[in-house]
Amino acid sequence: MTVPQGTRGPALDAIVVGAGFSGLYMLHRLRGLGLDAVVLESGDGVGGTWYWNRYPGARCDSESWSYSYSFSPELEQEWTWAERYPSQPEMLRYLDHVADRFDLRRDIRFGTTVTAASFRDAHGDWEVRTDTGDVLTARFLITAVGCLSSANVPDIDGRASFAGEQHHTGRWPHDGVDVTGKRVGVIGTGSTGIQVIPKLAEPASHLTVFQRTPNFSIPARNRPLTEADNASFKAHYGAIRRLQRSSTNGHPYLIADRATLSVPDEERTRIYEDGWARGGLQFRAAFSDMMVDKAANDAASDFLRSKIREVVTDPATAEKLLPFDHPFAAKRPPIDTEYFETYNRDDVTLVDVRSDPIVEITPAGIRTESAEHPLDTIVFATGFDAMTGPLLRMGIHGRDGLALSEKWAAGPRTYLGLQTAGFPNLFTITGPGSPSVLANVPTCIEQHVDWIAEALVHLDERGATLIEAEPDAEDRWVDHVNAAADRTLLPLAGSSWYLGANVPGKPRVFMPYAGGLGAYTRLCDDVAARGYPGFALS
Ligand code: N01
Repeated sequence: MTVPQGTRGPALDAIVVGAGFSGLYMLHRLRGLGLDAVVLESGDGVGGTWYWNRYPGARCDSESWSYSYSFSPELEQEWTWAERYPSQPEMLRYLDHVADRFDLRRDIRFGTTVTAASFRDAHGDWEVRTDTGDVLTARFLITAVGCLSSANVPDIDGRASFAGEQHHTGRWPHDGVDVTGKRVGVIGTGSTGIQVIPKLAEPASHLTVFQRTPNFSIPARNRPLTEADNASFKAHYGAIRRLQRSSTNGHPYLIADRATLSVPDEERTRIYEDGWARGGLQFRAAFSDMMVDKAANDAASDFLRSKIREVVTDPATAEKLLPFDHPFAAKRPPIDTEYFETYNRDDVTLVDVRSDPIVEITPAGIRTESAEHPLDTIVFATGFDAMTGPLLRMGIHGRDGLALSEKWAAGPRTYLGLQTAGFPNLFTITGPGSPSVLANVPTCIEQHVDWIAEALVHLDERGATLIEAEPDAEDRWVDHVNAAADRTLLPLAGSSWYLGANVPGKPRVFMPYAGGLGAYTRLCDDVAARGYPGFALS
């Protein structure tokens, strides 16, 4: 159905917020249940992350055939992937195709941002307000807003005074940014910075990189896929998906069953070299203990630092690029194409802003303590207010008017990352407390969407109208999420966005669930099979 614009619409079964990977599949499942659902989307098109992140070099870090939907065998068979890692345009084409193929657009309201969402105790439903003046009501509110959609632009003195162009990578203009012959500054060396830096260095007359924390990175080794590659994925999707769903990280490979220091030095180096030559995130899977044992991680980190020294010709620049403040992969590890090589160009300068902090942005550029860097364009590759940011900016209020921002003032609290107590019938796809960003995201999304759809069926069969996380179950889950993180090296990365450390004033809480996707899925399935203990159904 089409809800009229700018008015109070008729009561719906569900409102889904966001038309990226999550929202599209959620809408498809809700329709399959015969429910009346509308998707609200800020952008003018589908795609979420792949709609907004149009910066040069934007490309998925997961392999195309695994970073895709599994719910439709027909879709799997008809779509042919062009490259090992899909570029942003290819991802957007894929999601546009999905929206058309499943006729999803007619229930998506584009250019519509949620400004408030309140649970109405008396009605047992959600009232949602938008920036277009619409007021919608629905039994269920399902957030499909992504974990990395709320851009983080640092509040640097003088930013508004800058005379040139400035852009955050996550809000890149659709018609591109011409930096040909320009002096460009990039702030940030996370996954995004590492992708965009080599691409901007080519056309710019000079590129200055402002680095706060040096990062590890593995070569991506992207390549075009052949017909034979695609035929092979299509023939084996069943097995690929089974492996993804049962694995720790949602990727179609298993973590090797061997401890780092149990292998002789020479053999270990050969294994690292193989991983480096193969490229990609799979490097992390070379040994069983890389993410849980500091000595094991040190060995991998030493190898990766030796590669930086090997690639970067100027020893002083190489030294500045060496990460020592966090274990490898305790921050989400980037993969790259010619990232470290870019620092061998004469027209690229690296500024270490830990030793030479940014003081202000001036009309002419960026001033650090020791120098003025004249610039025509500033690119903020400064990341996101991850996981909680997109949820908190929606103005969500639960029972008795409790604001989500108040409930989560000391950090997010959920049960299974799917619900938070006091907010009945609110589901958070890839919410904090679920594996989400620690695994291949579409695999996590499908698991969440399927679980939610089955919960709605169960609710109906029980003759219940409300489902809500119980406070005790939530407390136990929060403890479990913390314990799972503490069994790994992940909390050791002090500046990680997993901990909220990249956003000033954000509570330092490890947000995703580090217990692994396979184990998490079994837990969720078990909860469903046992009649949803930990959730109050009424
Ligand atoms: O953001 P980030 P991102 N002054 O937060 C720096 C996914 N992703 O957009 O580390 C100076 O990782 C900040 O420094 P520090 C992926 O999950 C996926 O790069 O906080 N510097 C850091 O270097 C990824 O992890 C893909 O000290 C400042 C950088 O900005 C996530 O998105 C591609 C600063 C931000 O790095 C986020 O990646 C891209 C300041 N005031 C992203 N504030 C693919 O799959 C921040 N920084 C392809």
